[in-house]
Amino acid sequence: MAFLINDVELNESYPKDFDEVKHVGFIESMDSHKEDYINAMTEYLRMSGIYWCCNSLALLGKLDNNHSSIKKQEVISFIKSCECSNGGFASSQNHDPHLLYTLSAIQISLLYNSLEVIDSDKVVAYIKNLQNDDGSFCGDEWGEVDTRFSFCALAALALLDKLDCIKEDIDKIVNFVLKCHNFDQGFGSKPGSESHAGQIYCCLGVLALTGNLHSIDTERLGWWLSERQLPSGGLNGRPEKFPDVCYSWWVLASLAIIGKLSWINKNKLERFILACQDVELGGFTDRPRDMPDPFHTVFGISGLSLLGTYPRNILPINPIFCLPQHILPSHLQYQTLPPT
Ligand code: 7TP
Ligand code: ZN
Repeated sequence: MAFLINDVELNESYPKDFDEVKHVGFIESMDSHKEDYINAMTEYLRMSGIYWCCNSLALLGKLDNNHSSIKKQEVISFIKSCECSNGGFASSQNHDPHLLYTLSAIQISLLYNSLEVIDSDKVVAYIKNLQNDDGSFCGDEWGEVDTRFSFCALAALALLDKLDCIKEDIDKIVNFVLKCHNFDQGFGSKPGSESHAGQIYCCLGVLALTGNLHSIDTERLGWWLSERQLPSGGLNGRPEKFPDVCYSWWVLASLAIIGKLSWINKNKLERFILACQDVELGGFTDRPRDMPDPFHTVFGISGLSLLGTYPRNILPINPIFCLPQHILPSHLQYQTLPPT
């Protein structure tokens, strides 16, 4: 343990108990000072920021109007104000639409049981327009191709119950994802790109949503994913990198999808995630003693949910859609592989 070149060392001074009340306070503080620099900085990702905040509260059972200072009607009208003429959604008003924010808008509307704010036929047309002949997707009108956008497209259509609309293209879409499959059994952003845990999550999501998980070697992929765990218990996104709480989601959700959650040391990961809480402000940081943000907060809570070690105060999460299981109707309970 003397040479921790790409890991952190946890000592007894880090938090060990899940501080639910502090986290709710941290998320609600995001909403209260709109003029400060954090909100200015996040204008270009505000739709996703709202999803991260709302999902954090929902996983703690605190999203309803009685519990939360985040008001349903305000969020719903914000979503409406971000709808663009081509059917996609922008991060905030007067920004351009993107698949990322379109998926976030759908996820938020589901969290509020308000899917009717989404014009699903227009979203279908928007998504179809971003598809390329080889089955890949662009994130927006000009953007580059990335397997992340294949996942955003399919997850958005699945949540809208509109996967049927691209039935004839499913083989092409899956074939493109499989072209990004590497020798180490991981996946990259495009053919030939190196494996990365975030990309693996997206590609496994596409395979799960289309019933194609059988086409990969899950033993070797499970091995690559479990190698992400470092001596601190934290997970990194690829070899030689530092651990980061958000990989508790990308790696763990991937393992859950292929039925291999038991391949990492759950107690050590739980200890790492809990050590990334900010005891003063609430919220989670990427690694112990950094600044908390809503992104690492939702993925810290989501990771703990998948670990299943906090059944008392964190609700079960769906590993494909990153939404609480109980809000998803039965047609969205897609099969993952049975645990081994
Ligand atoms: C602070 O620097 C960044 C760097 C990248 C801020 C944003 C981004 S990002 O938009 O490309 N993105 C999401 C992301 C968000 C935050 C953040 O959100 C801080 C405050 C808020 C308020 O809502 C912080 C980081 C972050 N990253 C970068 C990152 C995460 N872990 C390590 N790093 C360097 C992720 C990044 C890409 C992304 C991933 C998933 C997703 O659904 C959307 C975008
Ligand atoms: Zn991170």
